[in-house]
Amino acid sequence: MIRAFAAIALPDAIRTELVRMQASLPVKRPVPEENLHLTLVFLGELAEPLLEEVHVAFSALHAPGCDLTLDGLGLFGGRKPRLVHAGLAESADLRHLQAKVEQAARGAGVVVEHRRFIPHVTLAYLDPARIDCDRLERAVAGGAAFRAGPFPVTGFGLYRSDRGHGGARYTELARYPLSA
Ligand code: 2AM
Repeated sequence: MIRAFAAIALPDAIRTELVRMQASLPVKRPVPEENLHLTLVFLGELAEPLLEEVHVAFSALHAPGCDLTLDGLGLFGGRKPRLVHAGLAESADLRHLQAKVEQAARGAGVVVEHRRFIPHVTLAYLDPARIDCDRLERAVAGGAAFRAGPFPVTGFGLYRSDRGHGGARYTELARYPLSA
Protein backbone atom coordinates (compact mmCIF):
# COMPACT_ATOMS: atom_id res chain seq x y z
CA MET A 1 0.00 0.00 0.00
CA ILE A 2 1.16 3.49 -0.79
CA ARG A 3 0.25 6.49 1.32
CA ALA A 4 -0.48 9.22 -1.19
CA PHE A 5 -1.70 12.76 -1.54
CA ALA A 6 -2.12 15.46 -4.18
CA ALA A 7 -0.40 18.75 -3.54
CA ILE A 8 0.98 21.96 -4.93
CA ALA A 9 4.74 22.32 -4.66
CA LEU A 10 6.07 25.67 -3.49
CA PRO A 11 8.78 27.68 -5.26
CA ASP A 12 12.18 27.77 -3.51
CA ALA A 13 11.85 31.48 -2.70
CA ILE A 14 8.55 30.87 -0.91
CA ARG A 15 9.96 27.95 1.04
CA THR A 16 12.89 30.13 2.07
CA GLU A 17 10.45 32.67 3.49
CA LEU A 18 8.57 29.93 5.30
CA VAL A 19 11.78 28.60 6.82
CA ARG A 20 12.55 32.10 8.08
CA MET A 21 9.08 32.26 9.62
CA GLN A 22 9.49 28.80 11.18
CA ALA A 23 12.67 29.99 12.91
CA SER A 24 10.63 32.59 14.80
CA LEU A 25 8.19 30.00 16.16
CA PRO A 26 8.64 28.17 19.46
CA VAL A 27 8.45 24.71 17.86
CA LYS A 28 10.90 21.86 18.31
CA ARG A 29 10.55 20.10 15.00
CA PRO A 30 9.59 22.35 12.12
CA VAL A 31 8.56 20.63 8.87
CA PRO A 32 11.80 20.33 6.86
CA GLU A 33 12.12 22.76 3.96
CA GLU A 34 11.89 20.02 1.32
CA ASN A 35 8.57 18.83 2.80
CA LEU A 36 6.73 22.17 2.75
CA HIS A 37 3.73 21.92 0.41
CA LEU A 38 0.06 22.77 -0.02
CA THR A 39 -2.10 19.64 0.15
CA LEU A 40 -5.10 19.48 -2.18
CA VAL A 41 -6.40 16.03 -1.28
CA PHE A 42 -5.14 13.39 1.13
CA LEU A 43 -5.70 10.05 -0.62
CA GLY A 44 -4.78 7.65 2.20
CA GLU A 45 -3.24 4.21 1.73
CA LEU A 46 -3.80 3.02 -1.82
CA ALA A 47 -3.08 -0.27 -3.55
CA GLU A 48 -0.95 0.23 -6.65
CA PRO A 49 -3.73 -0.40 -9.23
CA LEU A 50 -5.88 2.26 -7.55
CA LEU A 51 -2.95 4.67 -7.51
CA GLU A 52 -2.62 4.06 -11.24
CA GLU A 53 -6.33 4.87 -11.70
CA VAL A 54 -5.79 8.11 -9.80
CA HIS A 55 -2.86 8.95 -12.05
CA VAL A 56 -5.02 8.38 -15.14
CA ALA A 57 -7.78 10.59 -13.70
CA PHE A 58 -5.37 13.37 -12.72
CA SER A 59 -3.76 13.22 -16.18
CA ALA A 60 -7.16 13.92 -17.76
CA LEU A 61 -8.00 16.84 -15.45
CA HIS A 62 -8.28 20.33 -16.93
CA ALA A 63 -8.12 23.42 -14.74
CA PRO A 64 -6.50 26.83 -15.05
CA GLY A 65 -3.29 27.74 -13.30
CA CYS A 66 -3.38 30.60 -10.82
CA ASP A 67 -1.39 32.87 -8.56
CA LEU A 68 -1.42 32.20 -4.83
CA THR A 69 -0.36 34.25 -1.83
CA LEU A 70 0.44 32.92 1.61
CA ASP A 71 -1.30 35.01 4.21
CA GLY A 72 -0.98 34.85 7.99
CA LEU A 73 -0.41 32.00 10.42
CA GLY A 74 -2.84 29.80 12.28
CA LEU A 75 -3.27 26.82 14.58
CA PHE A 76 -5.42 23.75 14.02
CA GLY A 77 -6.78 21.77 16.92
CA GLY A 78 -8.61 24.29 19.06
CA ARG A 79 -7.42 24.44 22.65
CA LYS A 80 -5.01 21.59 22.05
CA PRO A 81 -3.27 22.75 18.89
CA ARG A 82 -1.80 19.97 16.81
CA LEU A 83 -0.24 21.95 14.03
CA VAL A 84 0.82 25.45 13.10
CA HIS A 85 0.36 26.53 9.52
CA ALA A 86 0.60 29.39 7.06
CA GLY A 87 -2.77 30.32 5.56
CA LEU A 88 -3.62 31.34 2.02
CA ALA A 89 -5.29 34.41 0.63
CA GLU A 90 -8.72 33.44 -0.69
CA SER A 91 -8.55 32.11 -4.24
CA ALA A 92 -11.54 30.91 -6.22
CA ASP A 93 -9.11 29.27 -8.67
CA LEU A 94 -7.54 27.25 -5.86
CA ARG A 95 -10.98 26.11 -4.63
CA HIS A 96 -11.93 25.17 -8.17
CA LEU A 97 -8.72 23.18 -8.62
CA GLN A 98 -9.10 21.46 -5.25
CA ALA A 99 -12.70 20.47 -6.01
CA LYS A 100 -11.67 19.05 -9.39
CA VAL A 101 -8.77 17.07 -7.93
CA GLU A 102 -11.00 15.70 -5.18
CA GLN A 103 -13.70 14.81 -7.72
CA ALA A 104 -11.11 13.07 -9.93
CA ALA A 105 -9.83 11.06 -6.96
CA ARG A 106 -13.37 9.97 -6.03
CA GLY A 107 -14.12 9.15 -9.66
CA ALA A 108 -11.06 6.90 -9.70
CA GLY A 109 -12.46 5.04 -6.69
CA VAL A 110 -10.68 6.65 -3.74
CA VAL A 111 -12.72 7.11 -0.57
CA VAL A 112 -11.93 10.72 0.30
CA GLU A 113 -12.94 12.06 3.70
CA HIS A 114 -15.72 14.66 3.53
CA ARG A 115 -13.85 17.53 5.10
CA ARG A 116 -14.08 21.19 4.37
CA PHE A 117 -10.97 22.26 2.46
CA ILE A 118 -8.94 24.70 4.51
CA PRO A 119 -5.96 25.63 2.37
CA HIS A 120 -2.76 25.72 4.43
CA VAL A 121 0.92 24.91 4.48
CA THR A 122 1.84 23.00 7.63
CA LEU A 123 4.89 24.56 9.28
CA ALA A 124 5.14 22.25 12.31
CA TYR A 125 3.28 19.36 13.91
CA LEU A 126 2.99 19.86 17.65
CA ASP A 127 3.23 17.50 20.56
CA PRO A 128 0.28 18.68 22.69
CA ALA A 129 1.91 17.37 25.85
CA ARG A 130 5.00 19.46 25.35
CA ILE A 131 3.98 22.81 23.97
CA ASP A 132 3.73 26.11 25.73
CA CYS A 133 0.33 27.18 24.36
CA ASP A 134 0.52 30.80 25.46
CA ARG A 135 3.92 31.31 23.91
CA LEU A 136 2.84 29.62 20.71
CA GLU A 137 -0.36 31.65 20.48
CA ARG A 138 1.62 34.85 20.93
CA ALA A 139 4.05 33.81 18.19
CA VAL A 140 1.18 32.95 15.82
CA ALA A 141 -0.55 36.26 16.58
CA GLY A 142 2.79 37.98 15.94
CA GLY A 143 2.91 36.33 12.51
CA ALA A 144 -0.48 37.71 11.42
CA ALA A 145 1.24 40.10 9.03
CA PHE A 146 3.18 37.29 7.35
CA ARG A 147 2.78 37.35 3.56
CA ALA A 148 4.65 35.48 0.85
CA GLY A 149 4.01 35.68 -2.86
CA PRO A 150 2.11 35.90 -5.05
CA PHE A 151 3.62 32.91 -6.78
CA PRO A 152 2.43 31.16 -9.94
CA VAL A 153 0.90 27.69 -9.76
CA THR A 154 1.43 25.94 -13.08
CA GLY A 155 0.71 22.39 -11.98
CA PHE A 156 0.07 20.00 -9.14
CA GLY A 157 1.64 16.71 -8.16
CA LEU A 158 0.86 13.22 -6.93
CA TYR A 159 3.06 12.36 -3.95
CA ARG A 160 3.82 9.33 -1.88
CA SER A 161 4.58 9.64 1.80
CA ASP A 162 6.95 7.24 3.54
CA ARG A 163 7.08 7.62 7.25
CA GLY A 164 10.17 6.57 9.14
CA HIS A 165 12.00 7.41 12.34
CA GLY A 166 13.38 10.60 10.87
CA GLY A 167 9.86 11.82 9.96
CA ALA A 168 7.99 11.68 6.68
CA ARG A 169 9.70 11.60 3.29
CA TYR A 170 7.63 12.79 0.33
CA THR A 171 8.33 11.72 -3.23
CA GLU A 172 6.70 13.25 -6.30
CA LEU A 173 5.32 10.39 -8.42
CA ALA A 174 3.84 12.51 -11.22
CA ARG A 175 3.21 16.11 -12.10
CA TYR A 176 0.15 17.48 -13.93
CA PRO A 177 0.30 20.81 -15.76
CA LEU A 178 -2.52 23.33 -15.47
CA SER A 179 -3.58 25.48 -18.39
CA ALA A 180 -2.07 28.92 -18.87
P1 2AM B 1 -1.61 18.39 7.19
O1 2AM B 1 -0.37 19.11 6.75
O2 2AM B 1 -2.76 19.28 7.45
O3 2AM B 1 -1.33 17.42 8.30
C1 2AM B 1 0.77 14.37 3.88
O4 2AM B 1 0.56 13.75 5.09
C2 2AM B 1 -0.22 15.48 3.68
O5 2AM B 1 -1.56 14.95 3.70
C3 2AM B 1 -0.15 16.55 4.75
O6 2AM B 1 -0.13 17.79 4.11
C4 2AM B 1 -1.41 16.36 5.55
O7 2AM B 1 -2.05 17.52 5.94
C5 2AM B 1 -2.34 15.71 4.58
N1 2AM B 1 -3.39 14.96 5.28
C6 2AM B 1 -4.70 15.21 5.24
N2 2AM B 1 -5.39 14.32 5.95
C7 2AM B 1 -4.50 13.50 6.50
C8 2AM B 1 -4.61 12.38 7.37
N3 2AM B 1 -5.79 11.90 7.79
N4 2AM B 1 -3.47 11.81 7.74
C9 2AM B 1 -2.28 12.30 7.33
N5 2AM B 1 -2.12 13.32 6.50
C10 2AM B 1 -3.22 13.93 6.09
